[in-house]
Amino acid sequence: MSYSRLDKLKDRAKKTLKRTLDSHITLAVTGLSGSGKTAFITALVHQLSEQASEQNMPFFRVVREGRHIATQPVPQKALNIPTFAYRQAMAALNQQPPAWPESTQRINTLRLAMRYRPKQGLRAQFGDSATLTIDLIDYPGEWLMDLPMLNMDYPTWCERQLTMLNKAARSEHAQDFMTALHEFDANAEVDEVRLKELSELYKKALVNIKAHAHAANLQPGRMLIPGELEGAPLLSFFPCHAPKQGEQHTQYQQLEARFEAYKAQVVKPFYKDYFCHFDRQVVLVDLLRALKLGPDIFDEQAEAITELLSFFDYGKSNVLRRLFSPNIDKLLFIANKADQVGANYHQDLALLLHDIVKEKANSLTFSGVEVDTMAMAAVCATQGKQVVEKGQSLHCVYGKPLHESQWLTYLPPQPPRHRLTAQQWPQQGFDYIDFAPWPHSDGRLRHMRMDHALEFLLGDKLT
Ligand SMILES: Nc1nc2c(ncn2[C@@H]2O[C@H](COP(=O)(O)OP(=O)(O)O)[C@@H](O)[C@H]2O)c(=O)[nH]1
Ligand SMILES: [Mg+2]
Repeated sequence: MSYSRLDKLKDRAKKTLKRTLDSHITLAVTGLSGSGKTAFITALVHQLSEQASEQNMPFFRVVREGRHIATQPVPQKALNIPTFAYRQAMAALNQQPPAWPESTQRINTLRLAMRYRPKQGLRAQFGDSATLTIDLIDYPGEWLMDLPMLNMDYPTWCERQLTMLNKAARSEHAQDFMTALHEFDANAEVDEVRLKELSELYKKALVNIKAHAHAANLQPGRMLIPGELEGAPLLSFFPCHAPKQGEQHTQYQQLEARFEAYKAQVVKPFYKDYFCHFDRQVVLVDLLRALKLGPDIFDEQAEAITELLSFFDYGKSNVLRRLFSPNIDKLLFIANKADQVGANYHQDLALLLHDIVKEKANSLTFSGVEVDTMAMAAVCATQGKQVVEKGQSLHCVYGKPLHESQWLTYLPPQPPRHRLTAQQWPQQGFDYIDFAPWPHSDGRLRHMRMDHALEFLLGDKLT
């Protein structure tokens, strides 16, 4: 064998080995609708691909140690779903006046390739650079709320929905549906027109509850954001009371069949295709908005989050595990949009989030998942400002409130460090302000602790 051939072979072996040493992560960014998933993904891509300097990300070791070479979006593997509209999101944030990216209407994905210099081990021996591929998935948060449906049969689901519709925060928005339901005969022969009418009224109720009561736990999620299912008969169902005696071909059975079809054809594939392959998970929670909306919505959101988590708690035998056996090894809870309060309250936010998720976090840790909780802001919309009043230094935030033209210095209330009972809830409530995005004049975005989050989520894969 000639020397050059041996060299070539060695070279090829090295390349093959290097390829196997390159690693891959699928990061699930989860959170209720409006929790900041789209902004988080946009900021993550922006910070890694355009702003990965030691000064900007001191807690992300690969960057601090000068080993990050470059990160950029690359063609994705799944060809049947749209690509995350990163450029559009950045364009919105940088337009005049700056605007938040549009809310998500469909599932979409983005693949990032991160090139870095390995520090130790095999990777370092077999080349001066390695690649970490990161798959990110974005989807409407409304669809996530369908997950608990997998655990319910139609009668259970109906009972839950009707109980919720009768609650104070919701009932006034569901009047028309409830009146029509009162006259609905679940035992009658199937009447397509009637079923459609009631589904439309139920959908209107969900839309109203979302718009006015800001509730997040609304099912089915596709009634709010239908995606490709716009107008599909599969969506024509609603909760109703079980008839006294069952008969063949009744409206009730028809509704039950549609409910089961929705679960089988919409909910299951969504989670099977996108949620069973992920390695690591971020759960974004907008605690400030939940606090602002008052005790009922706060509790509802806290419960919705813990309910969702039970699907990812793979230590136990639950539906998702049996169906798809997800295999995550790290989970990060983020109290998002922390820029809406002064830095002195970030600890309170993280503690409050911990209080909500601690039981689930504990059982996840027990099953070997590394869990952490932090407060951060993916896209900073304010700047901290110290104001001295009567000799006291106050931690205010300065920014432009959303949809207003005047800039404002605001002293936000201190968030509680644990869940409050109805009696503990302060009478004046918690008034936090939504701010318009505020990028630098050169288009750079500011973040709070994105580097901490990335170190937790990716750091061990970049050594
Ligand atoms: N102050 C602040 N507001 C944010 C941040 N991220 C998101 N928001 C606000 O939250 C809204 C919803 O964010 P979005 O990313 O669309 O949430 P999604 O529904 O989970 O994708 C945005 O329109 C902003 O008003 C952040 O980091 N800081
Ligand atoms: Mg979104």
